[in-house]
Amino acid sequence: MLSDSKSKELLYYLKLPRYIEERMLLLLRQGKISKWFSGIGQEAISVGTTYALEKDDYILPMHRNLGVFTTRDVNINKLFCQLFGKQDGFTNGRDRTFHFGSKDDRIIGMISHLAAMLPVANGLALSFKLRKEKRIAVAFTGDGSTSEGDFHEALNLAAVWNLPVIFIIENNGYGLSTPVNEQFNCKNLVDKAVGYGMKGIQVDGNNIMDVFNAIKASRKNILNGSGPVLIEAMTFRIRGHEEASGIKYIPKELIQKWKKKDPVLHFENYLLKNKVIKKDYIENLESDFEDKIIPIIDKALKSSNPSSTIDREMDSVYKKNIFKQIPRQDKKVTNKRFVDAIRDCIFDKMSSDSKVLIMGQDIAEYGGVFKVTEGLIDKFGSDRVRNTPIIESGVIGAAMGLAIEGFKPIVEMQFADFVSVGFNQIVNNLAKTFYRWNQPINVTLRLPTGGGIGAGPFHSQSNESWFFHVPGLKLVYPSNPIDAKGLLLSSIDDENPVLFFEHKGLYRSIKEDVSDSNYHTPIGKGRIVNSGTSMSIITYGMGVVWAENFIKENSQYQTLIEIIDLRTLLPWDREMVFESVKRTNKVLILSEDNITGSIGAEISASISEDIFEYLDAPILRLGALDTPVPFSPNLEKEIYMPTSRLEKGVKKLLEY
Ligand SMILES: Cc1ncc(C[n+]2csc(CCOP(=O)(O)OP(=O)(O)O)c2C)c(N)n1
Repeated sequence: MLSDSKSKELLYYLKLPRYIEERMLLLLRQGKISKWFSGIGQEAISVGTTYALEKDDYILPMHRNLGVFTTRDVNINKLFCQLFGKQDGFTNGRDRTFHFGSKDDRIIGMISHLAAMLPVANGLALSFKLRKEKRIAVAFTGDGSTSEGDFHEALNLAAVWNLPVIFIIENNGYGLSTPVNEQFNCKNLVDKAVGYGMKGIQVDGNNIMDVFNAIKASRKNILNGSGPVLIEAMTFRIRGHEEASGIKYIPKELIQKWKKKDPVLHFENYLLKNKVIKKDYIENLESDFEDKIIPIIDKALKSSNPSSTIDREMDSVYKKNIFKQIPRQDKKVTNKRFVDAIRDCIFDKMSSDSKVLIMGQDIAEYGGVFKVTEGLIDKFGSDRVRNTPIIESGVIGAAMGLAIEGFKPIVEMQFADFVSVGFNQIVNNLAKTFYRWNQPINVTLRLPTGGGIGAGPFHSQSNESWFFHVPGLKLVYPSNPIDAKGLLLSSIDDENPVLFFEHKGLYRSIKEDVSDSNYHTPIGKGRIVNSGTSMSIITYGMGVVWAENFIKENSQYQTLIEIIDLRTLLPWDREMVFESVKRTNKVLILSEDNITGSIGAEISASISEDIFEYLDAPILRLGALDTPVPFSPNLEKEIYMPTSRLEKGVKKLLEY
């Protein structure tokens, strides 16, 4: 039971979002805002939850959770500017309504993609657990979104790792228009908790004290180590999905029935009945809101619309790095394979930086399928070398949560191919967060990639181009042990999300002397592998080895062919490529990736656009065929891969 003063405060918080929403609906009708997702009738869930938490607990709200923001007392002027898409909002007009985070308020806002923030809550929760802090994370989801894969991955991981997290399903009867009986086939959504091995609680979501008590008790139990909790709050969406979409498909009786259960009326009556307040208290509250909120709305509406410059926007996609670059020193070297160089880098970095941890499938005792992480568990223990269930999206989302809390997580994909299952987290969460609300996301994703090992279409793909198109990501692709070590250290220290491609065929096939001490190889800088006069081969990864072998085996080309190893694909080293082309005047772009829409296509277009006058021949692209990677080693080597076409291509260009 709350004290009288707390009860009154809670009523204030419960009524405030209702008041604001009613104003927003008016503004919508006046055409002053473009869209609104109403939470009217559901406020008890947002407000009761937020009120029951401590200020240091994180909340990950969704589109109907205005009450989270108002109960957390976020800067209301800034909030309205955000809701109106103004310059002074949390995203400076770069994203809409509740799509922002505010670390000061311990709120991590949503992206449009449903359920995508649930895995992020796990990462935040893991950070508390690792630092032994008495804090929890609370993530909201709708009933419809429980069908999304991220819901299942998040609940499963939270349970397996015993994380301090609450997942709240607001069961308001409908997805967009689809009723719950077409969304799932179990009796109650909360029943799903059993399947994950976590506690499940169903509450009356229109009774704020029920919500408050459930959250308070769950928080206490979670902090005593009893594991994550799934709460299903029963409520109803009495307005349309968003205002323009109407409510024709909802039976009128249902709406009437739920209006009678209105959470605000319910709590007011409860407080009146218990003589905590009198009627005039409610009236006074309402006129207080009027006095307080109307001027704020007016001011926000009159505030500046976003304005910027091309340079400023382009400069806001990546966090500028502030770490001190360690140059390479080869005083003491050891002859190492590619795989050893990567392992050494991780080992050294984890030894010197307690914020670095590594997660992935079978990476602990087993050492990963390519044994890159072998032995790490013995040195760093299972807190920092974490086997995950088979969840790509879930672990990438968790890495984002860890990064928000200052960790530098490395995630190993078992094979680069499986990153497709984590695509959304990468291209929408990791990549866009810094631009949207200025939060750097330092996550390094290691991707064992490439073919040539007879592994067929699902264990051989070159999928760097899938991500090349996405602003906010960096793509790094070393071709040798020295670069692998230095580029990986740069990737881990880089505050932006980096996809680090490791060609499986290079792991154990090449050896060279690698410096024993740590060093950074700068991201974005290519390397001239061989200087030549008459054509440039621009390539990366395994392509570098092919090109080097080609000139070794055909020494007549040694002085003619310049080989550029891009090392970083995003951003690629324009300056080095252009300088080389200006010297040699002929270009062959070589990749293991298939040709259409590849990185080579972009480089070729850029050369044509910017330095066309230096070309003495059309640009030639050589890559794999536009087919899936075939399984048969014969098909793969002889037909699919570009190596068999390399000599012909070189001759064609030189003779042009
Ligand atoms: C991945 C994804 N698919 C589809 C949509 C479009 N969409 C936006 S809200 C919504 C309904 C969500 O229903 P529910 O999770 O029950 O939440 P509610 O809106 O009822 O609060 C849909 C289908 C989306 N935003 N994201």
